[in-house]
Amino acid sequence: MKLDNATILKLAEHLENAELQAKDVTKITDDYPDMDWDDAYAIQDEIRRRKEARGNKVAGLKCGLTSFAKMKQMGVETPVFGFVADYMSRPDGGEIKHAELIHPKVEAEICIVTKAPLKGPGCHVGTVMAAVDFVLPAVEIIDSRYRDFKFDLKSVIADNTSSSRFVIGGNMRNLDELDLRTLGVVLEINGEIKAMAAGAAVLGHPLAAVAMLANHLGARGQEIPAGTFIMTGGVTEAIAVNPGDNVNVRFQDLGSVSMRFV
Ligand code: OOG
Ligand code: MG
Repeated sequence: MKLDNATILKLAEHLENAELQAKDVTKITDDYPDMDWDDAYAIQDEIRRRKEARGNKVAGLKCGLTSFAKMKQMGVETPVFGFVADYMSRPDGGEIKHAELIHPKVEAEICIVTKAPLKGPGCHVGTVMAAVDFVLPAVEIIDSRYRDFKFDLKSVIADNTSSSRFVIGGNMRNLDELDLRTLGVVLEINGEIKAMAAGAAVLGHPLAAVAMLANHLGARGQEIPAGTFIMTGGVTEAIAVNPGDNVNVRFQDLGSVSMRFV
């Protein structure tokens, strides 16, 4: 670690305030160019601690920047991991207040809930398959706290990987009824197709993202408990939304997820 504890606490407060007040900030690596990966995750952990101390619950774990389209869009080449909190959840077909956010974008995600703990190292698609309870679709609304959505990996990890809202919808399905690699996803805004992809866009298989998450946590002495909701990362690039936009994402075999920005 390159940052002292006081700086970790200060940066967590700074980034969480930017989230809660919907005000953008400059990326933290501009001021702390020497910060390392452990510093970045320590800041995210402190943001999580602040939310839990306030009574919020962690609602799920997320993998980000797992598809080639997203890595290319953001100019990075490694996945990142974060969490979503209970207050970020919105109902399928509901409204999302654009003014509560800075510059939201939507992305379609194949998600799972686990039925057994997963502990790395050594997790792979097969071990994850054995731990999947069911599959379900979601749309994540990301909202980087960094000006113009421009960041590097350490900055975005510290910013809890841009988490801001998520909508679970569609139908839950058993894994053995699906081929997650060929599962097609079509993202429409106001009836116009904006992006489409298949599950394999996420690291060749969306469950490979979960294996990476388990191995990442395992390296830090943590595991994914049974019953955890996990988002495997946007299958397409993220699309900016404006007030008045109707978003509808159709997932092959999993139904659709929709929301309106007001
Ligand atoms: C980082 C979060 C990425 C995903 O699914 O790729 C993410 C960002 O692009 O702001 O959630
Ligand atoms: Mg995402």
